[in-house]
Amino acid sequence: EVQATAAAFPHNANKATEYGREGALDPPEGAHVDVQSLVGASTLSESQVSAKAGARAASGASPTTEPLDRVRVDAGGERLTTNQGVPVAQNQDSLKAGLRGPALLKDFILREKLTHFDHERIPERIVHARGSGAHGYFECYRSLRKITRAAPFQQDGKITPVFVRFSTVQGARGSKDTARDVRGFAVKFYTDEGNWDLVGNNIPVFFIQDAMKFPDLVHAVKPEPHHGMPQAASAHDTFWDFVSLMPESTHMLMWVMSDRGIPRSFRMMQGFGVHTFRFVNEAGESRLVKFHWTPRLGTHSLVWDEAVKISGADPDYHRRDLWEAIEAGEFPEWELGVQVFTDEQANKFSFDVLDATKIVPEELVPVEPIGRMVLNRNPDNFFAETEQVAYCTAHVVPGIDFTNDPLLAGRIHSYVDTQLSRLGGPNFHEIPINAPIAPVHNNQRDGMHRQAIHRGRVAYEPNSLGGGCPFQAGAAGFVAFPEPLRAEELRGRPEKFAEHFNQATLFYSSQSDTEKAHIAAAFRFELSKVTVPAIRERMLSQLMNVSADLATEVANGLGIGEVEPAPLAIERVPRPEVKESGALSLLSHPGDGGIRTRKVALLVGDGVNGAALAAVHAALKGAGAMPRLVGQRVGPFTTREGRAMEAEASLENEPGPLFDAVVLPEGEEVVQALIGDGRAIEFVKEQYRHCKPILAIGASSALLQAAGASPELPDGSEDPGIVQADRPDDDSIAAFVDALSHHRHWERETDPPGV
Ligand code: HDE
Repeated sequence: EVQATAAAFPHNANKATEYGREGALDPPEGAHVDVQSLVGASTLSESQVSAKAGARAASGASPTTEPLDRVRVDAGGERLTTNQGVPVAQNQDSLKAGLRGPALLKDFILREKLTHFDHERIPERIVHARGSGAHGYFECYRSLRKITRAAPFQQDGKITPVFVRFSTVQGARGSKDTARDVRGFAVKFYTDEGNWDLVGNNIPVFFIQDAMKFPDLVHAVKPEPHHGMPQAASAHDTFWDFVSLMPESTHMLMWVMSDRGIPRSFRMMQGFGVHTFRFVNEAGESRLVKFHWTPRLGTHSLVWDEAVKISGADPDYHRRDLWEAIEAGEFPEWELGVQVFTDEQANKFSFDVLDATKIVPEELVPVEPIGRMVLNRNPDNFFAETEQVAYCTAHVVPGIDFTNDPLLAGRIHSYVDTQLSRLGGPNFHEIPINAPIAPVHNNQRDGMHRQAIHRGRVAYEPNSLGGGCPFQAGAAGFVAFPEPLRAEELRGRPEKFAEHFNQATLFYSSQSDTEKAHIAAAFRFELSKVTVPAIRERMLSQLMNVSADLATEVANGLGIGEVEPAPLAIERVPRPEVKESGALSLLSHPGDGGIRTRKVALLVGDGVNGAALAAVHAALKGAGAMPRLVGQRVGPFTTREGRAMEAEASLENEPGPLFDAVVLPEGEEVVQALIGDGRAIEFVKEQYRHCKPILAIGASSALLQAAGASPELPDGSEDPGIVQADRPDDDSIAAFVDALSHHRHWERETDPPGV
């Protein structure tokens, strides 16, 4: 089976050499490693063999493997050359006139090496600089031919390769993953009618309505220009100055200050196309459409205190999580849903569907599931794929079209434009990760870094010398939807755009009490970082228009008294159709209820009850969770039964915030050792404070107690997130697994925290 795998995915078949197996890292001088003999030992994604899961992943490689094959390079077993292919005899020393003499200018090998190195960096994205990508596929459930001619939706079960990049917005390329921020959710569909990029976010609305304000927004949120601070944070004066003067931002602020701004994982967040797009069918009929991605694992978030600590313990938290899940064969999956409606329906809504600060509540137009996306292969090279991928909202295919959303209009320009400086010229579509699978034929020629070698002397149209080719596709090609227009040129916005608060209130009213409390705490934190009191007050006066309760709670948290609501931009406020919408709460997307890929720390040390440890470990592993043995230090320990085992992680290198739950060990000796270790106490405290499930076996109840983690809730009832058992029997393990499947136990939460 291993041989078959290797034959099916020939590229990088020898990547195992990187891992030093069978002396590959240290081949004798001049010898070549027999790379074929190493195939099968790989833990890398392309062979879909995973040492972590111990078994081959269920699904095969993504179809995008194929077009990229021609450019995959692997040096295993090869001799070192220059970029011109000249074999290099010695790679240690520069060429000198005598051992202590000057280096020589003619050393083209040294100069090539340094010159290339000097130019290895390209500009980072102006926004969304920090991102993580993965390959996969989209599978259409049923043909949508009746409403769109877009290639991915033409047949039942049709598979289209995709490359997805998730990102934060504010921070630099090397910034932390767990900042409070919007997350990018960009999907490139390599369809057989060209590339379609659905460049969305994990939040369905945006800060501004018109592209004219985008540079202002970004200048306000980015690190302040005089001192370059803060990094990966919106909690500073210029951001809140701007948004408090832009009431249209208020709805988006509600989402960003909610738990959606600090997702647990890219794999556990929704994605949205944000703008209203058009579906167009073969007959040229159009309907409006909004796109929604919903994760199979449900939507889950971090808590702020945890997010802050994770950013220190593992700034790559989300990147690692995505990478490891795919390597383990736990392929992240989302369902694509659409809201489809007509222009006539849209005209009757109390809001404008061209306004990107508004959603279409699901109560007005339900979300219909149309397919699923599975990410099943990690990139081979971060730079070549994740960094060089260029998403552009202008990349649409026949069957998908734009609306007149004035924010979208700016994006159609901006994304292609920005690649010119980021990727160095107009041929970025030829970079392998960006190249469509569909053939490309046109009369565009030349430019920096041209890869294609065009034959013939015809690069114009009409022509007779080239037989008229490439010819126009006519009705088979992209035909812009002929939306009738009668208008005057002017700068302004439609009247419905002037209503800014109805949906902010809708969002707030649709949250659970816990989520509401988190929103208030997030505003409190962010505004507490603002140094100019007038900005705080102005923001509170905007919040007064959302909810007086919310505004008052935030004001109290900042020591500010009563605040007047900001004046509205509209005299007659339209009545919203919907006052509460369940889908807006994260709790309404629990996912499949399982605990797959949840990271659980099993605290260990000398004298631990090995049988109990093994039972819990096996049960968690069996349910798809990722148990990890965490000791006071990494390395060997001996169980009570005298068995030697290894701690995979330590309290120091993987502290509590990196885990979804903890199991405290049975065994007097180990419990006493942990009680005496401040880091273990802190570990348990943080699990408790972050409302995570805790399983305490036998003697370890004393550790719970030492950390002040009470198994009783403030109202005297039992905390369902804390399971105590003399030994790990079926009932207690089931109770713990159930507690873990509920993600967090908010019943326990108080502000300020008691522990
Ligand atoms: Fe972007 N945005 N954006 N944006 N955006 C970029 O393109 C821009 C907007 C989004 O993983 C840039 O290639 C303008 C909304 C994502 O590579 C740039 C406007 C939404 C990504 C750009 C917006 C997004 C970007 C920077 C308002 C959600 C990362 C580098 C008119 C629907 C894609 C680049 C990736 C990236 C411009 C607003 C999502 C400069 C002008 C609304 C996910 O072109």
